[in-house]
Amino acid sequence: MKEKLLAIKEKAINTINSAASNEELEEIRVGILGRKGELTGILRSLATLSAEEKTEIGKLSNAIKDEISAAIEQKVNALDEAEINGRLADEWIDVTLDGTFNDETAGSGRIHPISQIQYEIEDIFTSMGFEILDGPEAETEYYNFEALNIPKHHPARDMQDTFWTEDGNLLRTHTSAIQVRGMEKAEPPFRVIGPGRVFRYEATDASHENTFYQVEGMMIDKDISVSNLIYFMKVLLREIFKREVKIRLRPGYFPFVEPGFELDINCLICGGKGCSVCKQTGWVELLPCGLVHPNVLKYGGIDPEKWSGFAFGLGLNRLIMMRYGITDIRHFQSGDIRFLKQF
Ligand code: FA5
Repeated sequence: MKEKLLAIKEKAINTINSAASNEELEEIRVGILGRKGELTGILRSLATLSAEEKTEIGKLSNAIKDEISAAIEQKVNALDEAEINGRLADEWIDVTLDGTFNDETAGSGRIHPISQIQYEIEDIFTSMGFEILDGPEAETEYYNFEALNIPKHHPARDMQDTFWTEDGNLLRTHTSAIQVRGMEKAEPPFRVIGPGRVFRYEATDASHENTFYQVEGMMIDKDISVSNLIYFMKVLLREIFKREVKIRLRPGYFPFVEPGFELDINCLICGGKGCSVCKQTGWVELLPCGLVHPNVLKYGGIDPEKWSGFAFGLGLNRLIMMRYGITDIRHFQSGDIRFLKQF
């Protein structure tokens, strides 16, 4: 019995040492120490032995069991260590090396075309004495509508489909909300612009997005007239397009200006012939504007008897489309790197 046990041990140690994986070791363990294993079988047959032999063989087999278990554990550790060392050697990388750049997917980032032109417009206006204002994208009804002379139930609210929040606020539908906040803070005379993202609950097409950008502008001073307004609009367009562009001014209705205008530019995508961007009209609606309504001045805490002003709300996406010949407004938010790479 003793010899048999020692033979089992020797065979076990040899197979353990030559095992190449943890799975193999587990098989060996089950084959020897498992319920139906060789050593377990011998322990079961102890019943037939004398008390003396039982003690001797029992002790020996327990010692062998411990030895085999320890050998397995040692081998598991050795295999684990070898695996780690192998991976360290195979997967070694030099983190100090330059990356490999695939032009399609990587490379340095750049500024989004909307931001680029926004910064350009900011430069143009600051050079003419305008300050830049900011405002919240989630607005109150007061700043987005009421203080702009659009009371509740006024039909003009239907001109701008709105995303409402459950607590009665909304995502601003235009940057005009910024003018109201500006008037509350500034003392006339002043000139401000307010660029920002705006939201409308609209179906999208080549020239309509539900999330787009505007640049609001406002100048309050003594005796401001439509010719001041036209002057600044012409400067802006000349600076942006680096040439004279054909414009047309037609009456436009916005409750916060009186008189109000739509300033359209000749479609630069089709040269005025008609395309999907200008809806076959040859003109693109870009720059609604007008003289600030006295009620709006009052809401802003400004005396309309003393002061007057103009305001405009430039559609930034469409301006950029005209400048670069972009035929679909939805490219701006597509996240398509092929589009963005061009700017
Ligand atoms: C307004 O939002 C007024 N707040 C503008 C204004 C300001 C008038 C100050 C007078 C004085 P309107 O809804 O027309 O107006 O939008 C202004 C410009 O935003 C449009 O001329 C157009 O260029 C752009 N725009 C409007 N709706 C969309 C849209 N869904 N997608 C992309 N651009 C749009």
